[in-house]
Amino acid sequence: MSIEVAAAAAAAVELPTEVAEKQPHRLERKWSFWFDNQSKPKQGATWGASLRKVYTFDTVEEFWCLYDQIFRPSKFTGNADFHLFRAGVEPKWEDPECANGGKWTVNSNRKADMDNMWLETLMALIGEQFDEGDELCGVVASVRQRQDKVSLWTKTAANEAVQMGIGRKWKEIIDVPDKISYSFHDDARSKKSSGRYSV
Ligand code: MGP
Repeated sequence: MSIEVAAAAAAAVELPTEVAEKQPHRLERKWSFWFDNQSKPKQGATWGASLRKVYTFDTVEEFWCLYDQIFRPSKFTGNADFHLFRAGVEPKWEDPECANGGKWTVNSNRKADMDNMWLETLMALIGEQFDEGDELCGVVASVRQRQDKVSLWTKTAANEAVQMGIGRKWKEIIDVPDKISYSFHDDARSKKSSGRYSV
């Protein structure tokens, strides 16, 4: 995907009428795709200035249409973040649902791996495969020059038992053999790097 196409995607997306109207397979909850094109940051711009909500949907058909047309991170060559979050939750530490949360992160050196992990996670979220569904805020695929990463954002970082359960399940879903670690947004805010839990 070219930067121009992706940037255009950040504007409201019109789905084909047949997809928008039929809506046969409804999801359990609504989800929103977001996009942050960080390829041409304006000097002095605050974080999040280029973050855009692209589309909120609640059917399987809309999901596949959006995924096929736009949300394939590996096709993007610049720096960017792709997000799928529960509708009403913004992919920011500042959002009240995320403020006390944190994230499980997996780094990826191969674009194909990132795409697979991203798609498996998207399907697990919209398909409600996690027991702790209400604990999940969303997923972010970060396309970076040096190393891509996929992060699963959750709500209550201090609840170790819940986060460990989610981490174990996510590892199974994305099928990674290496340890993955969980960091608190609070630590990121105060520039402390360090994982607090790992599975
Ligand atoms: P990042 O995008 O999560 O990591 O955060 P990246 O780009 O891979 O770089 P890294 O090497 O720092 O891991 C990068 C920086 O963006 C953070 O250090 C913050 O300054 C800012 N930032 C990221 N997020 C997710 C937020 C957020 O939710 N709120 C605010 N205010 N700043 C954020």
